[in-house]
Amino acid sequence: MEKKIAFITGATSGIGKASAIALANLGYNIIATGRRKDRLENLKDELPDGIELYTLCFDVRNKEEVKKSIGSLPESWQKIDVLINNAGNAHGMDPIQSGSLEDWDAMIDINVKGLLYVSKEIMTGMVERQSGTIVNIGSIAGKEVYPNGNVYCASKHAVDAITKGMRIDLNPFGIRVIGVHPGLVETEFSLVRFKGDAARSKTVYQGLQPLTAEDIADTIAFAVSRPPHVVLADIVILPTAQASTAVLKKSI
Ligand code: NDP
Ligand code: 8X3
Repeated sequence: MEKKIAFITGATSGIGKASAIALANLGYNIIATGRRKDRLENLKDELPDGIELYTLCFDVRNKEEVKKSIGSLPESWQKIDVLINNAGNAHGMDPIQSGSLEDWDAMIDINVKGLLYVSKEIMTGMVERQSGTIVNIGSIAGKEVYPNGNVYCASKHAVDAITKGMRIDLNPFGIRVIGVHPGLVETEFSLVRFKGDAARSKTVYQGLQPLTAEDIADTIAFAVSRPPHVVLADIVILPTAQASTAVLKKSI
């Protein structure tokens, strides 16, 4: 039987990369996307034997590029069974009154509009085939708002709303829509948020055991591999040391 296909955005790092490996371990052929071409190519070495990898290098902010890249998939890669909308980041962490317009644009354009552009290209086929699973990576920041989280939280609240909207509108077509909302996960996330300041980014996770990208990927793999009549609609996953965005059990 032909292998199923999983399409993963932001597969060059963190949760996306770990998810590509986890889905490959479930037997999916992988379409991995991101802007860093070298990292996409290196992913092949981390996938099990017998799994095929197709890479697409594009910026999710650019709707023409998204359409052209996904439209360029060879026929044998077009029947996408699972879409993982993961690409995203926080940019900056400032009070709203001093936030930067560039950071705001980045978060809305990548986390919200990018997710929509990619989904638009892939949902059409799922609707025609009346099957498919969409996993949207939201955040605890999409369930709560924390100091200086303002626009990042807004972007993730939007992801939560879009996820619910997808589940409703795609319901007639038997498409499963899963929202995964992690708390603190140690990836390149804080490095990007703090613009390469490694020391500041380390302090986010100091004194507690954060989640790993693999913890989230395991959860995604579990959700995706439930029988077709089961949808884990809304998953919040936190480190044990985190009770909410504000309540953290830190040893220092
Ligand atoms: P990483 O920074 O490690 O990974 C982010 C991924 O997104 C990279 O692969 C990056 O690829 C991709 N990406 C970013 N911007 C773009 C863009 N403009 N176009 C295409 N791809 C892009 O962070 P995480 O793995 O932690 O983050 C993944 C998702 O998980 C995000 O949506 C994030 O908001 C969410 N999340 C993270 C949490 C955490 O604590 N780490 C907690 C809750 C949610 P490239 O740079 O190569 O384009
Ligand atoms: C990432 C988790 O709490 O840093 O979405 O916003 S948090």
